[in-house]
Amino acid sequence: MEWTKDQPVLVAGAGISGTNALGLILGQGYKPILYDSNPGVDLNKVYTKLGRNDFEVELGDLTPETVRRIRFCVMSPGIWLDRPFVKQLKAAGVPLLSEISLAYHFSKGKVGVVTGTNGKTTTTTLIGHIMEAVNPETYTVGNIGKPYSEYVLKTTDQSLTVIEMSSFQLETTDDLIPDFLVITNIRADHLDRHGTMENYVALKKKLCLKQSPDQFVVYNGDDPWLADIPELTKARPLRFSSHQELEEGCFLRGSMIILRMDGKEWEICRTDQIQLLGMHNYENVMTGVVTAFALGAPVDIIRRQVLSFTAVPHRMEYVCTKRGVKYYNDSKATNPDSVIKAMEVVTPPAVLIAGGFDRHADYREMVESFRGKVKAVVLFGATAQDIENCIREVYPLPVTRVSTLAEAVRAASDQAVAGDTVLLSPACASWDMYPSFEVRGEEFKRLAKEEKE
Ligand code: UMA
Ligand code: ADP
Repeated sequence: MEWTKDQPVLVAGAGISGTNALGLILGQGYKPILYDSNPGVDLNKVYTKLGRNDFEVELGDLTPETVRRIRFCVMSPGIWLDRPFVKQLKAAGVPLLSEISLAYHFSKGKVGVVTGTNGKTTTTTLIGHIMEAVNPETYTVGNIGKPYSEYVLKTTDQSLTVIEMSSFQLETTDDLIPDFLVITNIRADHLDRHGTMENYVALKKKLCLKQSPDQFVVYNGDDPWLADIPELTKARPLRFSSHQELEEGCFLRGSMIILRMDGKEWEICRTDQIQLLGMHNYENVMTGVVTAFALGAPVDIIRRQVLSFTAVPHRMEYVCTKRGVKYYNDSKATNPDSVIKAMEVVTPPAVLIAGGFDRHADYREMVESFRGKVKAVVLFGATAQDIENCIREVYPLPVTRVSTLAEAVRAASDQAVAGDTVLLSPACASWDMYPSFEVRGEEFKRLAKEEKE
């Protein structure tokens, strides 16, 4: 694609991605038009954030005149590709680029991508934590909440940028060839948008297709959806596994994390030395270990950084203890599989707060995992009825239905006694009631801290 500054560029979406993309290309001398489908979007907020308002804005319906004028469109990840304005753009042959693709055009240094269904943020943060100790010019960006466009101009030939990428961002990312790709695991998620599991899996794998032999791809060696990676890519395939010893890669021997690479073997640490709980987190650690080693980090630094790594906020985050009841914030558990993982590490008996934005998930396996762990459930949000129906059918438990998170914390606290855990692990995205899982988690933490001593 030709990157000409003579024609305007459309930036679709005035959220975090859009405003940062706009800031980047304005600074580079392009002529952007900001577009948002929401006619009520707060433009003053955008102007204040950017410190300027010298660009065109179009809200509501996109006019055919604008479609004709623009060179390409930078897409925010929250925009579905079946939206009428996107169809208009496609029909007119306007190239669609993710905000990640846009930023990548301006990038310097090494670039890696972390994707997969669960564990992306934890793994991205851990790789960043290890590599910062080796290379001070290490950046973690992307779906993690730090838009790539905001950081890319800081990169130099010495930088390492680790980008967390969601399936939404991957949809319109075609030209990015990562020096390394990490795929944590694959479970059914976001199928409301992607339609079929095959479409979703193909998105998660697409960036390995154009990689070359001097690059590498780290993937979950226990995940059947990823077994064909070595056939799909020319990059060096590296695996991690919590189930089997590997000839090469990172795996568990009893409770010891072992790294085996280039014919040598190292003991990294025991799982009980790690400050994260649960097998899924040991998998995240193994992913980080093998990636950092392949990037050239010395084993003693990898070990030190793994041992000093602590939980990322909103992922089984301990909040406080009130009247002997421990409160945990797992607001980032936005799908049923994450709640199953929470059940593996929660101290029972737990009062679970769940519910949220409806993606028509199947909750049966999740409710199965409540056995012996959950004593009562408090439900709120759009999915409350579906989850309640599933609880009745699979594992009947006391259920309280409430309308707000404040009522949920109150109801959960009323049912919890000393020694119990109150856990927010919603199984759903927050978008029915909150702008993000972070806002939901922060509110939960505030409410928990306000409970009586
Ligand atoms: N909009 C339109 N037309 C549409 C849809 C949306 O104009 O058809 C506009 C909205 O009116 C709004 C803007 O687009 O003004 C919002 O854009 P967005 O939904 O893409 O959100 P951003 O604020 O840009 O945040 C995005 C990610 N959000 C989504 O993917 C939904 C953030 O991930 C990410 O941190 C951020 O970019 C920086 O990269 C959040 C997320 O929930 C945390 N991700 C999902 C997940 O992790 O499961 C994928
Ligand atoms: P993501 O960025 O992919 O959403 P996070 O690292 O933010 O992943 O973790 C979100 C939730 O997913 C955690 O609260 C935990 O319950 C679950 N989780 C984390 N790592 C894994 C993993 N490797 N496998 C399965 N579930 C995981």
